Amino acid sequence: PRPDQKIAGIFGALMNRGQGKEGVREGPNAIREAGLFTQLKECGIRALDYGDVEIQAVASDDEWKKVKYCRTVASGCKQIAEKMELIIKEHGIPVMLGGDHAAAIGSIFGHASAQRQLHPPTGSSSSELHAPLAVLWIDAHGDINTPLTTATGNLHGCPVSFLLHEMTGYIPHDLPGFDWIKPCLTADRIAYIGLRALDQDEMYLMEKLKIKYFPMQLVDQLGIQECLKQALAAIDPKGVLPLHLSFDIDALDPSDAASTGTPVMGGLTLREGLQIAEFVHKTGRLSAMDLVEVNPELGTPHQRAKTTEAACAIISGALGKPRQGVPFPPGFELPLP
Ligand code: Z70
Ligand code: MN
Ligand code: MN
Ligand code: MN
Repeated sequence: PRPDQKIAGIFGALMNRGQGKEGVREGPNAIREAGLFTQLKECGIRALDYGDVEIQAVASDDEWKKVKYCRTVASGCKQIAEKMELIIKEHGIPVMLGGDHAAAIGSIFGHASAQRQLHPPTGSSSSELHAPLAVLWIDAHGDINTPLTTATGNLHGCPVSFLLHEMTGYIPHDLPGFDWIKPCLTADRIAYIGLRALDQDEMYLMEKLKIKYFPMQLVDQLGIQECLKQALAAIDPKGVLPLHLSFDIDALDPSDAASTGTPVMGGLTLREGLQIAEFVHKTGRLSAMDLVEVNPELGTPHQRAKTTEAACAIISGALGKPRQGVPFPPGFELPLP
């Protein structure tokens, strides 16, 4: 291991109340069992297991209008945010294994809080709004519904709406449990890749907030490398910001990742997913990542194995695993006969 290298601080976020399928809380252990730590170690990438954040069920968590389990999701996200801050303070790169994508409210909020503490705002009002980080959101879905637009009532379809300053006026103030969640990003600091299932209101918001997004047809037209270049240039024009990669495994095509709650046909290939991971690694500015929505209780054993393997490969790629194979350290020599 190179001594200058930051250590990945990997933890499970056992969030499963942001949608209806319980098995997603088994995602983190399935990813561990697929050999994540072995794979990283083999490549000289240092990683620590920070254990799991258990989500405590809040008693009498009745629906708020359509929204399900808002108190439980909010309290889980608070613990997740604290875990993120802890890992960053210990100079690690937090890697949150999901769990459903509602957990990203906590991971991004915590990441932003930690960055603010490391780089306090220098005065101008715009720098107060901008926590010093940029987010790349890889997903089939927009996850920017509000508690008032969600058709399903599932909070994993809403996390981005809580994180953006521009959404403030659309978020009800009396959503139980959510009082501590304040926006920490502006819309010019987030870009999406892989979209193919935006709801109507989400499509409206993408246009209204001028969010940079690369749906599947643009990935097809431009190629993934060009999408990545444009996405990073949009959210971080100077190329200086810490990056948060929030990777929903359902961004991948179901042929590569079927064990997820809401698969959508026509997605990214695993190889495009790996290019995203490797591109972010190459910036040298990966500061935190989420790998969410792996549900090992869905699909066949073969699909489960493919999905968890894909998750491991994407995490390893983002942390610097070269795709061609096992790297050798400086001074390496072959044994002589
Ligand atoms: C839909 C909703 C969603 C993830 C599905 C789906 C959202 N737009 N997000 N899977 N990760 O329920 O709001
Ligand atoms: Mn998602
Ligand atoms: Mn999704
Ligand atoms: Mn700006």
